[in-house]
Amino acid sequence: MKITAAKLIICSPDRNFVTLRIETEEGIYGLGDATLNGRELAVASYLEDHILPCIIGRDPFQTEDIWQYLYRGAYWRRGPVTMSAIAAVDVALWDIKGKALNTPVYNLLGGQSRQGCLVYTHANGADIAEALDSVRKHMDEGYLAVRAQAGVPGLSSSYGVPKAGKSYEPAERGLPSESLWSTERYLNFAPTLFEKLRVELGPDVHLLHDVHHRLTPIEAARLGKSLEPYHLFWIEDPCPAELQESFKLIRQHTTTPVATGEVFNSLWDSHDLIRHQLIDYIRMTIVHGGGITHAKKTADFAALYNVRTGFHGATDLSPITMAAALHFGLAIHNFGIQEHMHHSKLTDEVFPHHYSFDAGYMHPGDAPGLGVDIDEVLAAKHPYQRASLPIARKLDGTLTDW
Ligand code: KDG
Ligand code: MG
Repeated sequence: MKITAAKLIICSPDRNFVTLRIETEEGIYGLGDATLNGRELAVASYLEDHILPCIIGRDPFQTEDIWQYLYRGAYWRRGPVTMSAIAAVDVALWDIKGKALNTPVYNLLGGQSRQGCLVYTHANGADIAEALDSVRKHMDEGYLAVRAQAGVPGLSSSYGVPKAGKSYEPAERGLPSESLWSTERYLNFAPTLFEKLRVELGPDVHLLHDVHHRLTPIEAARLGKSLEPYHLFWIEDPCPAELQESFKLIRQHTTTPVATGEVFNSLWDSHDLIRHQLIDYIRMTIVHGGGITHAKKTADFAALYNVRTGFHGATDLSPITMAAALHFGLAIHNFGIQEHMHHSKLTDEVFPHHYSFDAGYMHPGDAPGLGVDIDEVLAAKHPYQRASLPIARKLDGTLTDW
């Protein structure tokens, strides 16, 4: 089998997506997601200018060799742009393999290890009462696990909480907007949110919370300790993770489980976190972490240390990544949970797919390959528009982590 052509489809059905389509001489094609939120065109250029010319003529079954060629062959290693570009190729090739063998990708990764993937979705509200209603609404829809975020009193906007009248999206058209942050107000507020949720909702629902890299390690330790009575499924990204040792301090103080890694792009970003058992869930997902080939190595390494997967699944990851993550999660042994933030109706129309939700679990479907397609005619009606992630400043104006 030979790769004969490869092209990019850059579109914006409510938000931006970069999609790679790889074709073969047999007429089978595969799709890969290359979306890096707010930096979409950098990955598109990396693919167009540097990668695509090198893959024409290669055998799409050689996922390992092509991965090594793109990773080692570039000399320059890692980084979100490189690893998202490699991921797009890798995922498209797994899609081709599945279609060529007439089997869903999960069968190529070990087969079905569970009946479905436990997923969590997002609840939010301007205050505790609204957040409670939002969690209840998702529980009524069948979710068994819900991430809860609420507006911090005294701050005009808070991470994870939509601006009035809009649904929450982690990127906005145009240049970055600015928001204000106060660690002191947040740390006083967060336990009151989860106290209320537990009192009202009982012990069974899995509650999760995203700190979005905003605390120092000792502040994160205080947060984890203060949330222990409400037994969260996890706190996510409690502090920035460039310094992997930071998490030792958190671990010394709290038994609240910790998840991190949505901004990671290689196993090496979490190597120490995993081998010292400083985290419970690894969030690096397929599109930003070098594709299925590298995610498998990362998950297998994590399994040795009792770390499970909890992959990123916000709307900036296209339905192709969602499908890939569900095939992956269905097959591997140390799957933990999968994030599921609904795409808009228009996005779902541009990317028709076979995955489905039922009673708290998702299944990738049994179509050959990934089971996702792209409607290129509809995609062309929604061209790319510049969008950016916001930035955050402390009350005194100092730039901080968003
Ligand atoms: O692109 C950034 C978003 O995907 C991110 O802010 C969402 O933190 C996020 C999450 O956990 O879904
Ligand atoms: Mg997050």
